[in-house]
Amino acid sequence: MFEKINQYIAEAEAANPSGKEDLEAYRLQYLGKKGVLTDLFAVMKEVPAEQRKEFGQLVNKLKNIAENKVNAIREQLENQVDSNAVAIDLTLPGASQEVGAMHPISIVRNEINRIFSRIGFTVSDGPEVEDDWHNFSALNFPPEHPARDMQDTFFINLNPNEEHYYGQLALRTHTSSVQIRVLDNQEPPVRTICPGRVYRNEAISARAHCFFHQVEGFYIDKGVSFADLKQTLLYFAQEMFGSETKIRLRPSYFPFTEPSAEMDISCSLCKGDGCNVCKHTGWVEILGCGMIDPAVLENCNIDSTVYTGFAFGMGIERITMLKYGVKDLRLFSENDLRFLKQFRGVV
Ligand code: 2NL
Repeated sequence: MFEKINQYIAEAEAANPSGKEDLEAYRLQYLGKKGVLTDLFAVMKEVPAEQRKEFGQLVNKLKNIAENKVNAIREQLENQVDSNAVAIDLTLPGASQEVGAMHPISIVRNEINRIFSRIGFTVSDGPEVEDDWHNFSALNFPPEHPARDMQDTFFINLNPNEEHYYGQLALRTHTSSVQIRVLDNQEPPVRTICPGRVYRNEAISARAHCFFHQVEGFYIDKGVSFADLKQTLLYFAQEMFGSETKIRLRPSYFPFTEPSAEMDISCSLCKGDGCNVCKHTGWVEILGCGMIDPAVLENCNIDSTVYTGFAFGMGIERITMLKYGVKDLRLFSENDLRFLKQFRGVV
């Protein structure tokens, strides 16, 4: 009997319950209603009187050991929870999520779309790989015309034995090709702008790249005049660069317009006083335009004796450089976050 209690005492002392569940199991084993101590107290009556005192002392010893251990470990566990709580500092800032920015070319393209949408222009889209007809021939560039050399691009040579490039597919050199496609499907009156990426075979520098972005626009209806062109472009310039902006038109040449002009705006940086951007002239060129050549209208099965139209084209990079003072075209396609992050706040 005594041997058994001493064994219990040794076990109770040696046990080292870790964690809440272990501790509860230990408590039930010794102190629970159906535990060792309940049994021992029950047999106490049957112990012979001369041994009962010693027996009682040993049972008490076991009870104290079990109780003390349960209390000590419980306290230890509670303190541990506290120390964990201290390790989590709820006042620390959370892990931050990087906020992106719109690309400056997208910002300006969207702004151009909004400005022309307000005066009834729709926005049209088309393929970047074009056939000769939509990129050149329909626009009055006959085969072997020198104007094709100025728009040298990347050709997809379908027939390597063929010496001439015309008749083959190419990366579009302007988005006029989209306007020709609009006219394939729609009768005048038409008023649309075509934003998109275009390609030229050029050496890359601060001012030229082998791809850039363009917005072209046109309006074809009965009685559209050069005055309509001028007023539309004045409205655009003032919405884009501020209501004080002035415009001037200089005669120019494009194969697909007659007459043709280049448009300057009064320098938005120096307000016409003269600076590096306007090369001290007070004016900067922003786009080309003109009345659509009757030959182009006829190519699209539009009766040029009934309808007239104006058209214009601008480089989005150029507008963006002027609006945000960007000095090098290459910054737009190098993905340098130091540059792109500067447009975070612009909508
Ligand atoms: C420039 C000049 C221009 C056009 C584009 C056009 C389109 C059709 C018919 C006639 Cl479908 N013209 N587009 C007209 C004049 C100038 O772009 O400097 N672009 C960057």
